[in-house]
Amino acid sequence: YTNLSLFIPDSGAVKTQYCPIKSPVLVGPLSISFTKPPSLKKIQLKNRYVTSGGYFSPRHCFGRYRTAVIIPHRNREAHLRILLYYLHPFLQRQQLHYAIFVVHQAGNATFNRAKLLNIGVREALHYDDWDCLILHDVDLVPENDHNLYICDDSYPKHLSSAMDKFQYSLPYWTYFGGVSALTPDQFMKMNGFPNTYWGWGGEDDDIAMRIRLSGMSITRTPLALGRYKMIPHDRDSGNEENSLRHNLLSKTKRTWKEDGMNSLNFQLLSREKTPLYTNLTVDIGEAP
Ligand code: UDH
Repeated sequence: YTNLSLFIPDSGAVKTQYCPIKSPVLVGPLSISFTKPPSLKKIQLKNRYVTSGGYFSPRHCFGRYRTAVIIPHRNREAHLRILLYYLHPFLQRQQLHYAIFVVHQAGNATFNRAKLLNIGVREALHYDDWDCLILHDVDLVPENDHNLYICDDSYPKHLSSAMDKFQYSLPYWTYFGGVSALTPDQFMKMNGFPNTYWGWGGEDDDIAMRIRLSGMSITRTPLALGRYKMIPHDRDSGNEENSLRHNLLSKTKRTWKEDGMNSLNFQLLSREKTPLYTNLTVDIGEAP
């Protein structure tokens, strides 16, 4: 490993080898509380080795995995602070080389989660050669750091298999909502996610169908580890139930090859490196 030797200025640390396959600093079950969202300043102080744009590399070894966390967002600042507060230390304990990207939908048009995630992937891939893309709802906090934020080599992986809102089990067998992990190759093989689901619901089932239609299957974190607490909230204005979703879902088999990464269009309004995450503000248009 001598060629890997790297001196890290200001820290006195020297890296000479890869991090162990299994991180020795995981703690298992975590206690999580939503009483008071912490300030960004406080989160920064607790994460002093996170660098501009929400980047981190293990200090004493070379991270084996490069993970981009992508969060679709609008008008959930308090949730974002809670998630960052728990997620940064969680990812550092996993000894990942990682960055966090927040894709912020500008304007008041109907929310479109899946399209924001497509944009997050396209943009994140300009920053680094990621091994794994984690698509992460802002209101889900992982409860066990053995739930590793790395990808399965063969298939897309569902990480939030046991959410408290569903009594810590799957609501139905093909459920793929919440938090998932795909390699860039898996993501491109299924043409990414659909751009055409405006409002709440359906896009996660479309994604599950695309996985199958493109010849893959779903893997999951075991229920004992894929535990998440959802930050309680009401339905957002601008994200009303999508009444077209059943109709759209009946056509996925015909549409998935045309609707996805190969038909993605949007306007990037700003790209900003904040201390705890990279913020991408985008104009994604509105439902036809
Ligand atoms: N999101 C936003 N802003 C919005 C809408 C959605 O940031 O205005 C993002 C956010 O990352 C969120 C994700 O999209 O975690 C999924 O949206 P959601 O949280 O609305 O979906 P979920 O199924 O909740 O978790 C549905 C509303 C249930 C209301 C129940 C009231 N008891």
